[in-house]
Amino acid sequence: MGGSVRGHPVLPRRAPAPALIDRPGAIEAAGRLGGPMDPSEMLRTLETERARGRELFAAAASLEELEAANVTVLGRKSPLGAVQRALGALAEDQRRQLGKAVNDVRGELTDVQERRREALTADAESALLAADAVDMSLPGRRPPIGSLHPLTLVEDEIVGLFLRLGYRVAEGPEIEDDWHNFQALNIPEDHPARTMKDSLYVSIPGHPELLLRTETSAVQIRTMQSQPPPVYIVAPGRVYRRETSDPTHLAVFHQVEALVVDEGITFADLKGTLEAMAQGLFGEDRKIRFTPSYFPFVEPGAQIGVTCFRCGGVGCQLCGSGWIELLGAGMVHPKVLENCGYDSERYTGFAFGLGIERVAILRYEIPDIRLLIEGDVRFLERFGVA
Ligand code: FA5
Repeated sequence: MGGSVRGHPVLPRRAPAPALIDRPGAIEAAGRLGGPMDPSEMLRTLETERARGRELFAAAASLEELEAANVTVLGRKSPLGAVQRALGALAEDQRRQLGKAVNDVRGELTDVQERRREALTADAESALLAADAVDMSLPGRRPPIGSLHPLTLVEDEIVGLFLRLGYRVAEGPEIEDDWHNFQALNIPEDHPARTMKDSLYVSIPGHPELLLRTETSAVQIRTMQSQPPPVYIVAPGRVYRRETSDPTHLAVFHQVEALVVDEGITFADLKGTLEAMAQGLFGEDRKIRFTPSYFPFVEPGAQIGVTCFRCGGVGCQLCGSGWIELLGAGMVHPKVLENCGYDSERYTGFAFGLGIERVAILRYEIPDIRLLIEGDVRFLERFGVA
């Protein structure tokens, strides 16, 4: 009776007893009774092993178990291996027939094992991927990116306020010459601002009388020299003075200079502009006061103070008088206009220079101006820096 198992031709289960065994003694102890194997027993063993192999490979739950099943079913010491070794003792005809049957069973089981290996490998990979999985829907961790320094925030705010009023931004060098920093600004030779006490001179061979600018007012001169009226500019920048620092003073600080020159500009324009600026920066509650003051490049001149945030105007250790001085201002002196070639009969103007650090301490209620430049992270964290 012939048949086939999954397309593999097999010999009849009950094959006739072998007629010829060339070398019976060569068949090893693989028979059921431990003696030589006859062909029918070999066929039974093949069928048993086919079924057992399929079962073992299907039951392997991991690649390691599959490898163990491989050794048990297809290894050298397996019953299949014994049948294979026994082939050598058979007559040629039977050897060919049984050899084919052995190859079929081995081929079939190798295929079964391979498919199981593929399935287990895929499972192992998916398990690995699942264990390694990244949840793409989780929000990412943002590294701290810092923020603008409070002085930059204040400067941007002041400049932005004036840009919205139609002013433009002007700039000048931090190292100035005597003419722009003093003479053109109507600061006579004997003015205290010229003494070594206030100014920091720079020694560059071939360039006498250079100094670190003491105020941004020199930008007024550079602007008027470079364009005809009307002028509406703001000039932010760093300035240097020979000063000892204290809670409201630094030796290196920042100012914003403003200059307006046009026909018919009056002190009322200056006052209105400054009030609008103070309200924009500090809100309507803070009071500002105008005090007459002297600056050689304006006439009349004034100083503008804002009520101290700490004492509310009563007077304390921080402010002394209850007021924190914010800026100097005035109507541009006719001599300054003429120094720059402007017709002082036709044009008038106002100018002011305010300290950016002073605005910052008033805005953020900072008890000591030096905190702004010390780089202390605990202080800067308040502004999102660090
Ligand atoms: C001037 O510098 C004038 N150039 C201002 C000016 C411009 C007047 C145009 C008229 C027309 P003063 O030295 O007062 O003025 O300084 C102006 C402002 O800078 C002060 O009101 C204050 O806010 C700030 N300031 C002055 N000295 C210091 C300092 N050591 N540290 C921090 N801020 C200062």
